[in-house]
Amino acid sequence: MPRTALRICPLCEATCGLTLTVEGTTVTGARGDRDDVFSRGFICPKGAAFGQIDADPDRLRTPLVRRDGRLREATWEEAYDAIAAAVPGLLQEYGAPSVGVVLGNPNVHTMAGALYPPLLVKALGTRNLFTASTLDQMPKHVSSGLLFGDPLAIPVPDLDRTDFLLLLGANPVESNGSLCTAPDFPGRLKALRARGGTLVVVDPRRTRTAALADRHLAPRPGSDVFLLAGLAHTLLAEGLAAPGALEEHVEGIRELDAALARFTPEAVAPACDLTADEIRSLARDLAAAPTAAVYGRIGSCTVEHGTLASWLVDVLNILTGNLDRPGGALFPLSATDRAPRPAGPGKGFTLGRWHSRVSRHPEAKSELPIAALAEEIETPGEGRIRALIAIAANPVLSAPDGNRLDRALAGLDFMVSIDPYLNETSRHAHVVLPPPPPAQSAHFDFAFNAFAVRNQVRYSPPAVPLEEGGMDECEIHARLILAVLGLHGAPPGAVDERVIADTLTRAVADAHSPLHGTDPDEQALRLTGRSGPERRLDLMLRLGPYGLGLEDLLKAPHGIDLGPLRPRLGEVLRTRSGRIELLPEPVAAELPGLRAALADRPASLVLVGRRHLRSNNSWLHNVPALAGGSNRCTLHVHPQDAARLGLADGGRARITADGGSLEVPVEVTGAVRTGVVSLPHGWGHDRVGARLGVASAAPGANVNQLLDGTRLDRLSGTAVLNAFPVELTPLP
Ligand SMILES: Nc1nc2c(c(=O)[nH]1)N[C@H]1C(S)=C(S)[C@@H](COP(=O)(O)OP(=O)(O)OC[C@H]3O[C@@H](n4cnc5c(=O)[nH]c(N)nc54)[C@H](O)[C@@H]3O)O[C@H]1N2
Ligand SMILES: Nc1nc2c(c(=O)[nH]1)N[C@H]1C(S)=C(S)[C@@H](COP(=O)(O)OP(=O)(O)OC[C@H]3O[C@@H](n4cnc5c(=O)[nH]c(N)nc54)[C@H](O)[C@@H]3O)O[C@H]1N2
Ligand code: SF4
Ligand SMILES: [Mo]
Repeated sequence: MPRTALRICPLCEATCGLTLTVEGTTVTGARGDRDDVFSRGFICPKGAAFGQIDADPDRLRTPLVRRDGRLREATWEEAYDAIAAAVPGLLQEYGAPSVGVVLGNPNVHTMAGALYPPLLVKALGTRNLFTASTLDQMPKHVSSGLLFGDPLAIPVPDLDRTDFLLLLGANPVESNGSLCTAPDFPGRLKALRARGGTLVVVDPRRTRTAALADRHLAPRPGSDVFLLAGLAHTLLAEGLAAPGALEEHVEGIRELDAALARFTPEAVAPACDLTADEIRSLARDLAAAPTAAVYGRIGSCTVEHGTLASWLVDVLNILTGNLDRPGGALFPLSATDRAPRPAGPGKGFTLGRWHSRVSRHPEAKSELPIAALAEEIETPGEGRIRALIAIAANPVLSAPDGNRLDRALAGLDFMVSIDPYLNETSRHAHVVLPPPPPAQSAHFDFAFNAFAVRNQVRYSPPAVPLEEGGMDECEIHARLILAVLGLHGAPPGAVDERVIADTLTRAVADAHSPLHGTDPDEQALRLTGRSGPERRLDLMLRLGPYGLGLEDLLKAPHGIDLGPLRPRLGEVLRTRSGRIELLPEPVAAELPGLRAALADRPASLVLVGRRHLRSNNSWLHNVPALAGGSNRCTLHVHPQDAARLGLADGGRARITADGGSLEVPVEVTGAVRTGVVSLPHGWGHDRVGARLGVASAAPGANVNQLLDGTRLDRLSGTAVLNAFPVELTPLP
């Protein structure tokens, strides 16, 4: 008899509640959980394919260990023996920098990825930490760090209550949203319009999101920073800036006014390829709306001035008085956030506390740019990376110049991958540790609850028992930490108990903690949960702002609604001044260069990416239900450009940029503006040694091979993945 089980979907940031149909231990179906307090039954094609994703026959079911140059199936014991034999020795001989860590996107979609990598990095003592953030949202962390003193304090548009949403460089109708966790984003945008609100979309492509908008502006890619500066300038010049209640929390408005003086609509319009009137009228509409939120994502982050654009997004929210007010952009308060503490000055946020060895890139949020990983492995000298631990990461496809990284990885002394697939990156590992499929894992959204448009909390225990011979991903991580510390063989639970003990020691001494002054041993005994990670979750909930515990979550399988977002700026601010620092020094230092860039002659053809509804970066191309149809790696070219360049729909073209060239199929479409072509990422599944039966049959081309890794958003170290110049030639 089939039964049902609830499981939060781990496939994108929307975190929809799914109702799985389970026969035996196999997931045979998935539909939206109508009783889920947050997603209320919404599901997309990826969630619906949960069963196929879970049961993909190419998933690894045992660890792999390299012997005589070949990866072979091995026992867990053999896998950890190999790690214990390699890593502690390298650390001893060459020091902490010799072991690098790469963390990929799915870490924010697993409990293991949230709970253990910080412990691993600490255990190794390495500063060679690279993550998908420098291919993604690092500009936002940096701008939040500078403005608010906390890189994790990211305001989220109040989607369900706002009167006006200005959305830049995001296509949530296909991505389902990012840094704005909102199941059924498309429905919420439609509801915004239905209640009389306004949606303005800024995107060089006519996306499905743009198609829903009242107004779609298609400026030149990479020009958001100028558009946003022109909007801020207009607000200030026309006396439309009205921070209202924020005023007492903000410093630097006058300095900002002076710094933006030259960014008049007339001055920025040519760079944006918009008219000054369009910019002025958008600023006036934004100011006139009763409430409004400005929101920028991938297309405004992964560009040359990503941090400045991300900063200006919140400058607009502040100048219009919309930050921290209902209907504007607010800071969520998740159940595992620290309980609020009184407002006051904090430690602030500092960039560049250390630098990468080879190119001297500044760290941001303790990370180095992932675009610099290959050179850190290849360049001889003290501090070279000799071993790498890659967790849920496929940088050979996700990061610039995969061919170079491919060669660099092949030259490592030792590499570990925690990954369910033998793919473009993990094929270089000496040890591959495969996590179980998602139905066998418990789930809690540590990251996304803190970016959600409504405060809520949900927990999914495993939907089916762990398969014989499998290992829970939390245990995989815990054992890895013990192995690199030379404690191979110690019980993995010791890692969790140590964290619990340390956390409690701090909590009982902390005057603002709900457990202040209690007995730590007694508190430890009170924790419930059948596993170390469950006990850690229980502790975090107890230390959190809502007075919840794991039991409460288990009693509410469809989740607990914690209400709409509420103003809480005071307790969020952690700058040294205790106020919003509107014109932080590192930003101010970039503005003269930005002004000069206004005079640059724009490239005649630039490339942007795109996401397909049925994709997920590099790793869902192996699922038959999601492959094919319109989910293909084609180059979108505007009809005018196609005619000018002699390209035909269905033909092939050679596309060339700094990093190399690719041959790609051409799709002529009015969905991109002139002067812009679009190629999706995550493709290029044609490397020998990977085990991706479905994906390799239609491999596509790796767009990131067009990049050589030198184009970065300077402040954050984020790779420029959008708006870089390309050349096209037709192929016969
Ligand atoms: N040109 C271009 N490049 C881009 C982007 C773009 O827009 N344009 N987007 C960038 C963005 S936003 C991101 S986040 C990065 C993503 O970059 P990555 O994180 O490197 O890539 P992913 O494809 O998300 O997959 C990472 C790996 O996780 C594995 N995996 C899947 N599920 C699990 C799991 O449960 N546990 C473990 N341990 N592993 C798992 C997959 O098999 C895969 O090998 O790509 C970036 N690259
Ligand atoms: N279906 C699907 N969903 C996903 C993913 C996926 O791969 N597939 N990946 C997940 C991940 S890791 C992330 S980070 C999120 C990302 O979620 P989103 O930020 O919504 O990402 P995209 O869909 O790539 O939308 C970026 C948009 O920016 C536009 N753009 C490019 N350059 C510029 C520019 O210079 N200015 C402006 N204004 N726009 C520009 C592109 O045309 C594109 O439409 O999606 C997540 N969800
Ligand atoms: S929108 Fe995202 S979370 Fe929801 S079902 Fe689709 S992939 Fe899963
Ligand atoms: Mo991402």
